[in-house]
Amino acid sequence: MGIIKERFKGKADEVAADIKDVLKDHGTKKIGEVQLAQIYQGMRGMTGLVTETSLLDAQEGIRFRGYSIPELQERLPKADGGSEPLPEGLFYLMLVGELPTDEDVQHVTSVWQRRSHVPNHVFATIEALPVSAHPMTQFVVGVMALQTESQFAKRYAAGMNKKDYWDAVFDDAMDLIARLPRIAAYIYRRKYKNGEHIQPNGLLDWAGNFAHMLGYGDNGFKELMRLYMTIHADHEGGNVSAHTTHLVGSALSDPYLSYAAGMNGLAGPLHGLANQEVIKWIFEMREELKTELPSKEQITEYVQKTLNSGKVVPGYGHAVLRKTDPRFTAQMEFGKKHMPNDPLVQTVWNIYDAVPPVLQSLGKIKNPWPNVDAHSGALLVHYGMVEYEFYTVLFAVSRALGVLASLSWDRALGFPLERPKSVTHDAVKKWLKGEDEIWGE
Ligand code: CMX
Repeated sequence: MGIIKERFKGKADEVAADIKDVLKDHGTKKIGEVQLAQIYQGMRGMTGLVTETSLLDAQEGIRFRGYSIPELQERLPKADGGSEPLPEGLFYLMLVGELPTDEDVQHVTSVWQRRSHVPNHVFATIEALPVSAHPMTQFVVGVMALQTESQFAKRYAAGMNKKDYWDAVFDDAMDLIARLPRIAAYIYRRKYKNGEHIQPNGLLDWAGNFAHMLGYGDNGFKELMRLYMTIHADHEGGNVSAHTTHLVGSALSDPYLSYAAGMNGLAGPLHGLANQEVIKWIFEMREELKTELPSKEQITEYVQKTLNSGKVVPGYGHAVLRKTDPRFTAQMEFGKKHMPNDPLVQTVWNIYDAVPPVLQSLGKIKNPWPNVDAHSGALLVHYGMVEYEFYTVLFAVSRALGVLASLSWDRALGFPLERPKSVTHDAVKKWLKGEDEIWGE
């Protein structure tokens, strides 16, 4: 067994034993009440999942195993000469629950380098799609083609003991994470760079090599990818991509099937696709106003127009957060350090000043502050990546770290099939009248 697998299993066994004790002593304890509005309105605030890898606080934002983003930027190992955390370190932290050493991170890097081979049929499957297909469609199709490699599926078919599920899921998770940058870069080069592909550089770290295969050799872009891959990785368990991966995995669908399902959710405009929507919205605003740097007054007017046409302002609002997303702030700091005079980046900052008061004035939006997607595109455009339809694929590659670490935990803890109860509106009305004896009291 590899060292990470061993450490993960050791930790998971301790937690599994503890869960057994906790449930034995406290399993019938109530953890809040469910209100009727919650079952109609997206289960907001309803605690219904255990996810080990990270925890989201509405005021403070995300913490990965207790560490905030600035703390991770300080404490996780970096590439030589770099100052952003290596995502390998975050993956180790989410999986093992402890900060990694430099050697631990080098180990993860080398395991992923070794496992990164993508079989030819995956590229052939992607090539079967029209080049005009959305990059997220091509990406999920690529992941599905790669499912032929699933250890979990093979071992399950051969009669695997349920005690070994975690082991096969862990192996699939490592293989999948190792291979995703190659698939993503292939799609980028296919769609936007005349199919001129770039071979992996086996000496680079996971995110650095991804930047290289995309065709961006600049050190600044590599640093951006390390930060980007770290901050987009996980946002506790209830968001659409994480929850879907967990849900589908609970049917013992293998990690390829589960992750692909989750990424179909990430491709929705209220979730990960918002990152492309933000840049598209800013480009359209600049086009309409015929300026590279619209004033705050112009932005305010444009926001009103967006709202009046029945559309959301992309990059703003959140189902849980009630303050500026620290993932936005981390990107803003990156912008201040590397490109303070870039007009597009400055526009993102002006939008940050202009939008919240407008959203607040509507009186119905619970969080008028920016989320992670409000900033990411402007940094990418700075380095020349203007093809915004590709942005959600970057998010998807990063999100694999969190959802696949979580899926490994799900199987190691022996979590069962997820199957909440649903009701019909008619049943609710009968219950309210005290007529329904089957559901309710
Ligand atoms: N622009 C306009 N209206 C917004 C809004 C925004 N940015 N954010 C919320 N609202 C509206 C909602 O559509 C809802 O309107 P109705 O009552 O007419 O249906 C109302 O305000 C209340 O919504 P809420 O409780 O504040 O927000 P939700 O939890 O329902 O939704 C989210 C959260 C993210 C879907 C929503 O804020 C939104 O659509 N934002 C824009 C899209 C976006 O940036 N998504 C990315 C989120 C981060 C990520 O997952 O990547």
